[in-house]
Amino acid sequence: MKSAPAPASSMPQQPDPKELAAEIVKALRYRGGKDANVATPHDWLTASIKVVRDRIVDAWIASTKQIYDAQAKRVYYLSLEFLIGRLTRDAFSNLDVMAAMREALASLGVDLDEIATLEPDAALGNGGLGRLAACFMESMATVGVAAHGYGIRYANGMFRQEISDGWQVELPETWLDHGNPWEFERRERSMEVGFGGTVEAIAGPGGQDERHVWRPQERVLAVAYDTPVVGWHGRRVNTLRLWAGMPVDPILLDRFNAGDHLGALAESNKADALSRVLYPADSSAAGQELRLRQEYFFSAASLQDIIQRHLSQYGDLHSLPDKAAIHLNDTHPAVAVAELMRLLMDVHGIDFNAAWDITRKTFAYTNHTLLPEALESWPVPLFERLLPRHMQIIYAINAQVLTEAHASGQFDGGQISRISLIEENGERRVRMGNLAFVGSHSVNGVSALHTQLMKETVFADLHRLYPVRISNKTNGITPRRWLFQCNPGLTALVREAIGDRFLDDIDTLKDLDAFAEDAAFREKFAAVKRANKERLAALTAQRLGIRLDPSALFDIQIKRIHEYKRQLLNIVEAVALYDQIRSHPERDWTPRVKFFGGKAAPGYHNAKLIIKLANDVARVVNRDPAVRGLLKLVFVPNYNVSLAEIMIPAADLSEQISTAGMEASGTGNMKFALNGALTIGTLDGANVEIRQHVGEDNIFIFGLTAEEVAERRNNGYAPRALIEGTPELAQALAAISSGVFSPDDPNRYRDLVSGLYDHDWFMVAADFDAYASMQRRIDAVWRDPAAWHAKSIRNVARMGWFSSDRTIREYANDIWNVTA
Ligand code: 26W
Repeated sequence: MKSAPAPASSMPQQPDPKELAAEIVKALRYRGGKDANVATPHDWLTASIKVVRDRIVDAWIASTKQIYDAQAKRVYYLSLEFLIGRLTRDAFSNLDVMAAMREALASLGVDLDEIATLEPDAALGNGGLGRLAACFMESMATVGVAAHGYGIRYANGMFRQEISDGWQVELPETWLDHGNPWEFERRERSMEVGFGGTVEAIAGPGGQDERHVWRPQERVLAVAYDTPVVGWHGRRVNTLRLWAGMPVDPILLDRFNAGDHLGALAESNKADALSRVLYPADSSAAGQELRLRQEYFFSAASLQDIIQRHLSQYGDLHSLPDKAAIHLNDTHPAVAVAELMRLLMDVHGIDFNAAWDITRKTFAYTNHTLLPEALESWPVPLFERLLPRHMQIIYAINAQVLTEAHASGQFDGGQISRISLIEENGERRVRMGNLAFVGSHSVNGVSALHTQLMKETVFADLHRLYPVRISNKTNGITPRRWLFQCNPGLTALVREAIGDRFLDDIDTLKDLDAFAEDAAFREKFAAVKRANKERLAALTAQRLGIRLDPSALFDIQIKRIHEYKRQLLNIVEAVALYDQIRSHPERDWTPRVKFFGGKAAPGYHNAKLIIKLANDVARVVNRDPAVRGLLKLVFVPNYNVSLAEIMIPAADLSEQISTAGMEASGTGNMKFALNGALTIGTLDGANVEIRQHVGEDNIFIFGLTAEEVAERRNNGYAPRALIEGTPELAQALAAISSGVFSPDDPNRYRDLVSGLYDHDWFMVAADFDAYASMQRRIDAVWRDPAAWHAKSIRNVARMGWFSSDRTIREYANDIWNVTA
């Protein structure tokens, strides 16, 4: 199932730069109300975007019409997060207008690359799950899946991180300050969403068939904002529809005019709050009412939209599963299962069994994490107060599922209680994972290992009840953003070597494999990497005043800060290495720069302390003359998509060192390898499959396996003895906990370190030795540049399989049943 590479003739014609320049000036004047003489760089950017956007609109309308006429099935991707980053370069390059736009702007005295950096990142996501949604949107448009993404248009997306005296400080990011030229507001597409109130049961004729009417106490409007998503070569343009909360106007005005000014304003703020801010926790369920309101708000608005579209074309909801595949990106939109049931039964008069059949055939669900604290569940009293009708429906679904489970005769009482949608131990709670699971015909994990663990752990009982429902769909990344755009130097070099076929068919990157043996090619490859490293060094000099030597090994760990991801293991190893360099100055040390980047959830104490530790260690190590520049640590503030686009192409070594069994997949691991970084990693998430593809000799795998981690935990893991038996580790920990890096507050890290001695839940101590010795082996390989670059080239050549185009084709074939 490969998409045919585009014949040259199917590529859109490059527009004439002269015409484009005229259009830009016209857009500046008539849409921006400005003359070229007084235009600010932002005005130029906005005008340029509008000119390209006009071309997109034509393709967009054509794409929509084509799907309508063909009566094709559509995919609806429901996600509370879309971590898009900047859109301009993506759109220009996918539409093949980059060169022409650059030339047009240059003729007007404007530098495209300069104004492009003015575009703020659309950071409507926390991390992996949100970025995956963005890669999927681009791949769906590329492989020709008709899709709509649905989410929330947060006024404040992910917070901006500043580092002040080594500590993380969170500041609001106001990405909409200059407007958003990519979006179209659709006031006419406003949906009413209710909360609270009561449910009335109305007896049908003869006292039979009661119907339920939900009378919400509060109502808000969800207003649609559409952003076109352009596929490669502009082949398809799909829609990302994000909802903003607004008060239901007339009522407010009535209240205001009646003198209840504060009441009216409070009501208006409540609506506004729904799309005010993204929850910045990526791994623990917030359990806050506003979060549940956000989840219901966007799920309900999206379902109304989907149903209106379906009814206007097909007139009947029984055919919904044939024409719509609704995907739940984790459990955040799982309440949509109950909402669809409600709409089918209460609004459209379909009986429970038929509605349940339609619902299950329509939904599919992806799980992105096994961390127990991340599995969403809502207290029954809260759920009942906010969504009384949905609570009733969930009870009805639960009764049905538990009856099936009993009837199967496979389960004892304990197992039945784990299948239940209601958690009964202690406070009663609604389990959103179980709701998503039973309400879907397909449930998938995001890497082979993760899917296996889903079957064995969280969903073991549901898997037994529905044994064919779970499947694996290993994540992927879009090569357009994560190779072609972020690494133009490497892309040009690959084109020179193997031609252009890989641009359309990424599997043919394999042709590059042979070049690993070619010394002249290796030289050019090294020069590209060097230039990318110089670009990153320039950035750290400019932003942080830290001077780096681009010939050092650039070792990078960028991702959310979390104990399971083990930034601490990396820092502790740096401290041990620091100690070694000082005590053995005569050895031939490989110069290394350890980069860190990532945000900590604002309420996650240890994660914030780990950021401070990285900065404290950096301050001491970077200044110590005894180190002679052989080791440097750099914490790059405000890690985001745009920064990733600069750091990943500059990496020699990619750190993917989570405690085995805890990282569902990882996608940063894929981005690094595709750009030629070698991976040091555990056998976790997609690292397992990356090893299979790049080959054991081209990746550095260390540490306990998921099975070994589980076994150790079960058989009583004793980190203290282990640490005491590992002098290098014990010394590094002693230095940290005694205040060597925090003389201003010697006790700062005492609890963090004693946590390692007492329980070390993430097995830093257990993996330390394996990790540190692997790092020294890496040093040795680095000293043989030909060997290093050959491995690096093989990584690039063998990573094509991790394209999100492949992932999306699998979803299309196996889950959504749509053609791609
Ligand atoms: C309810 C709070 C909450 C919010 C977000 C819990 C959990 C999440 C996400 C599931 C966290 C996340 O982003 N998971 C990541 O998903 C990526 C895409 O599948 C994987 O590559 C990462 O391994 C996984 O951590």
